[in-house]
Amino acid sequence: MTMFTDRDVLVIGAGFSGLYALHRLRGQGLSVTVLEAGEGVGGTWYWNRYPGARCDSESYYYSYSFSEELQNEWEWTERYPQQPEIMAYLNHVADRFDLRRDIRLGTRVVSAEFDDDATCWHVTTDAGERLSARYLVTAVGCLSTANVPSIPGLDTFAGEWFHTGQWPHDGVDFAGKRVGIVGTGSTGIQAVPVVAEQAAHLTVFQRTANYSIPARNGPESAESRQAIKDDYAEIRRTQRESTNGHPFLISSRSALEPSADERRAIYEAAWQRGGLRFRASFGDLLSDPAANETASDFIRAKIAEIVRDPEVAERLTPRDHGFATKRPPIDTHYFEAYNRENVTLVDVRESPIEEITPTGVRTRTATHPLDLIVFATGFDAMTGPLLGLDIRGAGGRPLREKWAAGPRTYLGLQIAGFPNLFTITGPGSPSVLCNMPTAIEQHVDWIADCLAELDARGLTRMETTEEAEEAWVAHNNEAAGRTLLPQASTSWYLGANVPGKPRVFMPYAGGFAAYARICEDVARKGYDGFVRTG
Ligand code: N01
Repeated sequence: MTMFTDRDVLVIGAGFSGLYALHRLRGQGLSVTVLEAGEGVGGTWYWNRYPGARCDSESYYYSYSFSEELQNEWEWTERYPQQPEIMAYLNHVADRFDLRRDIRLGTRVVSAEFDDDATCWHVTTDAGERLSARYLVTAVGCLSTANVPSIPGLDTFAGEWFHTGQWPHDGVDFAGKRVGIVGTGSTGIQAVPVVAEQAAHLTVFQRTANYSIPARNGPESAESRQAIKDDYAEIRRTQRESTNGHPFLISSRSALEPSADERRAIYEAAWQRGGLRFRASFGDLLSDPAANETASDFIRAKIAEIVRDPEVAERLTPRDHGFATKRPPIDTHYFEAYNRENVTLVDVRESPIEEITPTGVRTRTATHPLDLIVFATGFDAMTGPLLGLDIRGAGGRPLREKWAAGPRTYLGLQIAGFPNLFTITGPGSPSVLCNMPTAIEQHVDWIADCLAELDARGLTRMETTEEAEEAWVAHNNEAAGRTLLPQASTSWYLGANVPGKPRVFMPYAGGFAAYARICEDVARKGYDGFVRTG
């Protein structure tokens, strides 16, 4: 067998995943090149610069744990990090670990093809360059392919329009403008209050009303930063043992166990504390519809309390899905924004958008004059970024063909028929149901250990089997089926936000800690479910 490659590993993407993959793999003596489409590192945080962009996980744990020095020297300024602060952090990581010399910016991968004879991957870039490597690692993120709805007339719009995930780097001036925001997911909910303060008028086009928990953001004091640093070992341990990679455990108590008064007090305390921890209030919020209804009801009552106009409040009240069955947003004065004179809510389920005209948006029942439109319409999640790479496996089989009916992977890490390809936070892994850096570090560590073992044994090819993949897909479905998550019929977890996308529940819902144990077990059993040759 001939063996010609330029390097050991090609990594696609220089966000949280790609940066750590480079650091880890290079640290074990492999030659690695990272290809990044953006002109800077940061991935998600490089592209998502929309007003109000901030992480919903708290700063101190939405961060790498692999270096004690890094976590001890970095000073987060707020409870939740704003986009520029995360960018500064990731740039610091790139410098601190001398990563830049192996990162090629402004280099978009347009295709990747497995070479059966040479047992390597050939990757072609948008500049027509061809690079090869023994292993290909995708670090392309789960939410990086913008979903811009195809609304008739968009190309005739005389004003400017932007998707939040492709935001202009020099910002957008809303002053004096009539702005429309389409979409009320986590992104729209972050952007609405900020844009409302700047624009002359804001019209929010809502398709599905959403639950949201107040973030309660604020500055991080020197004392609290020090307390966190003193406790980091324990914080990181809890993250790794948790269901969602957060440094708190979900209560084991049923929401149906306490009296109504006690339950309300528990929710109220969680509401006041703010953040994603609200969903950890009880153990069965995502498994028992009656338990879930108690949380959903609590939030519905809050919306009715906050929003002064009862009709607007009712339109903002989610009734078609339970709390946290779609990714729960957290906000800073989102519902309050609808009390402003300059904010209008349009329910596009009641009156769908029919057309965009040169001067605005026309729904079935009204015309909304606009100078600027913001699409906070989400992403072709999880599969979009991978399918966009035009990956072809053994025998030239396109991934697009293999995944025509939805994604199939083993552990979210490998795809049968695509040897030597590893997908960080791929479909079938906990990824988006987790605090991402925690999920990413676990995947990168597993892949790095796996490559080290292959080299130590003189093996050159690793591929999961159809049987292992089939079993994982079944287990994935069964894990999702134990939760209420697949019941939210408009969820992007199911691909429901992209017209024509197969409805498959994509992330692994069995919990992060359980998943990590399965991965460890697989490795311990000699990489059970994989065929390794050389
Ligand atoms: O996208 P979404 P997002 N006409 O898909 C609506 C992460 N995130 O960018 O629900 C009208 O959630 C759509 O309506 P519906 C987080 O994991 C993290 O907000 O499909 N409306 C929905 O309201 C999050 O879950 C942070 O009926 C249309 C909205 O657009 C994920 O990213 C911050 C439409 C899209 O919501 C995605 O969030 C922000 C159409 N044709 C995001 N098409 C952190 O802090 C879609 N919509 C880490």
